Amino acid sequence: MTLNIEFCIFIVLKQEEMRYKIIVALGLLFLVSCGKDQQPNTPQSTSKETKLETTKNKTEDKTNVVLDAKGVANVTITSNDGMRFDVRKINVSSGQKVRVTLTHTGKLDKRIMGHNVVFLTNGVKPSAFAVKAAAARDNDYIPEETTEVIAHTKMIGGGETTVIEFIAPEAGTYNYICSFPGHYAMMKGKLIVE
Ligand SMILES: [Cu+2]
Repeated sequence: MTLNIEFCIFIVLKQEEMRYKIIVALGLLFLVSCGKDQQPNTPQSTSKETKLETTKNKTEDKTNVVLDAKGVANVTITSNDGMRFDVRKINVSSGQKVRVTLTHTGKLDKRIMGHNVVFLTNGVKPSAFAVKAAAARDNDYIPEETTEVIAHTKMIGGGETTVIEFIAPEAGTYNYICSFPGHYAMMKGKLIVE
C-alpha cells in the first residue's frame, strides 16, 4: 500500500515534470519560431529598399541618347496636347553630332498647341527668352537674328514629327524649352555636355 502511494506520488511528480518540460519546450519553440519570423523580415525589407534604390538609380541614370554606328547621339523627344516633353535630360559629349527628333502625338493644331525644341546658349534665362519668343509669332516663335539659340526645331502640331542636327557645344549645361507662348515653364529640359 505504502509502495503504491509512493509510486503514485512518483507518477504524479513525473507527470508534473513532463508538463513543465513540455511548457518549457513549447515556450522555446515559440521563441525560436518568433525569431525565425523576424529574421527573414529584416533582410526582406532591406532587399526591398535596395531594389527600390536600384530602380530609382536606373531611372535617374537612364540615358535617352542612342548612339548610332557613326557616333551620332540620337534623341527622340515626345510631346502631346498636355504640354510635356518626355525627355528632360540629354547627355552628350562636346563636339558630338546630336540628332533630335521631336514628335507631337497630340491632336491639336500647331496654332493652338504648337511645340518646338529650342536649345539656349549658356547663361540665357528661359523666362527672358520666352518673352522675346512670344513676340515673334511670324517667325515660328523664334526671335529673329537671335544669338541666344544653339539650335531649334520648327514648330509642329499634333501628328507631326521634325528632326534637327547640330554639333554639341563646349562642356556645360544648357536649357532647352518649347518657345510657344506659355509653354516654357512646363516644357523644358537640360542638355548636359561633357
Ligand atoms: Cu509647346
